[in-house]
Amino acid sequence: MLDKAKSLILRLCSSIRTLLTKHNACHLRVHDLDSTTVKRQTEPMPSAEPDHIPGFCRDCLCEVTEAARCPSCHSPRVIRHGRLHDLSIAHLDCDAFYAAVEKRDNPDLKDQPVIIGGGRRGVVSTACYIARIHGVGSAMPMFKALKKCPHAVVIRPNMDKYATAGREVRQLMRELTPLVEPLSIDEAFMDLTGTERLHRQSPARSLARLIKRIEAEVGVTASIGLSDNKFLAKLCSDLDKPRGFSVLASDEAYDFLAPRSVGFIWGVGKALKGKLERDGIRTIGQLQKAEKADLMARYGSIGARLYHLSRGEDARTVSPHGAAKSISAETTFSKDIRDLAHLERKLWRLTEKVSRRSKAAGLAGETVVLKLKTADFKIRTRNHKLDQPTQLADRIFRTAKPLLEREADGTPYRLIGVGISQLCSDHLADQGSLLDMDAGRRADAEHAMDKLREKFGVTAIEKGLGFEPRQPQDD
Ligand code: TTP
Ligand code: MG
Ligand code: MG
Repeated sequence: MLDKAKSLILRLCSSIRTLLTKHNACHLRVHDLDSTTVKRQTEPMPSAEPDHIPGFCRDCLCEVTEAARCPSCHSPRVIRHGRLHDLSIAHLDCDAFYAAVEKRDNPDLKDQPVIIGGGRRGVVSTACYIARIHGVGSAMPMFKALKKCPHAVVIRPNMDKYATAGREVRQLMRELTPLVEPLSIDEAFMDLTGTERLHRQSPARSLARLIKRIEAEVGVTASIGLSDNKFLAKLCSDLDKPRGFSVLASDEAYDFLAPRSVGFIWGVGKALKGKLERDGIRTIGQLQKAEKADLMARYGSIGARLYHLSRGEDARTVSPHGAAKSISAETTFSKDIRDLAHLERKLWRLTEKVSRRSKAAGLAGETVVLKLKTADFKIRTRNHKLDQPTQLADRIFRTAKPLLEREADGTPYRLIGVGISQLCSDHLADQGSLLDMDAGRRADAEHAMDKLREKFGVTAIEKGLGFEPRQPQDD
């Protein structure tokens, strides 16, 4: 008798949970009728809304608990969710980032399809949402992209500009919480737990304000995913781009994830997806049904991760220090290069870029990494660990140069890259070395040049190797 009652209660709970999940899922997406975006419109809100679901308007931030439109400013950009005000792990990702910066700087581009990418042999770095309608996407060969969208405006990447905008966005995030973990130039996790008292508003509201500030002060748009763990926050930020704000709580993740492809799981790349599919596992639901021990026996530690992530479980914390792992720059040549002197000139330009970005981010690296790609697409990476971290172009170049000399054996290369890894804060960097008495003098010279560049622009001073005629197809 007792067992029967127990089972009835459990069944009831399960039905209520399913109902609630379905209900909440209606509020995952936010309606955005902004005429400047080309986002697909989502289905209208159901008309008979229960009146207790917390919500607010993302345009005027006023509270909206009943209507699908804001009663105050009539905006349709209303976000509502049962747990809206108690979730605090967020992922923010800027929309079509490089293209957005270019559009910001040239209003004539606003309604045009814009592709950011390299020269004839280059690939698309990103495309704005108008170009995406034509099928253009990141990593697509440029010739293919131009076939799909011949009238697109193509712009060569200006990494310095994007790095500056990325830094500005991160700075605004850090004003909300010190727990900001950058993942790449345009995205970061934020842990807003406990910030409610300080900001006198829930994390969700703080995030909506942050997005408004980013739009007003940096001039680009961004999308937010809000959840109670990193995995769900990250997948959420991608659900409703551009200018999205999606909420998914871990207790509704199980059903939400079940029908999706395993490729939807963060960290499941092409190779792992292929492997899973060969084993007959195509959907996350299939992973959910598998035993943890079986998955671990088959896929090792990744199996355990798949088990938990498929259930929407992720215990990783937002860690501001485990953030950027390296700072690097690379360029693909319009024609393969074998000649050492020519490669060195390319290397110097890239080294300067890496150094500028490191200085701007206040970071230095203990290891210098050289990357080369041969004409037949084989990648060679060579590292050198320094006795103390650096952010100086001079030192990065002097370290990478002998690595390059060893590889410049007549092999034709199509790409060269350089970077620093094992990053740390720059206050420990470039302290001078007993082994290289001249290093301090060169460091002073470089800092003096940086000051002049700050005043007169990056190209005001071209140092030695950096001064080469620009080749239109090269980065
Ligand atoms: P993403 O955030 O992946 O893409 P995005 O911001 O352009 O567009 P979305 O709205 O979908 O987020 O990448 C950030 C920037 O990184 C992007 O603007 C350009 C650069 N990038 C590349 O250079 N190559 C690539 O393959 C990808 C994916 C991005
Ligand atoms: Mg982005
Ligand atoms: Mg991104």
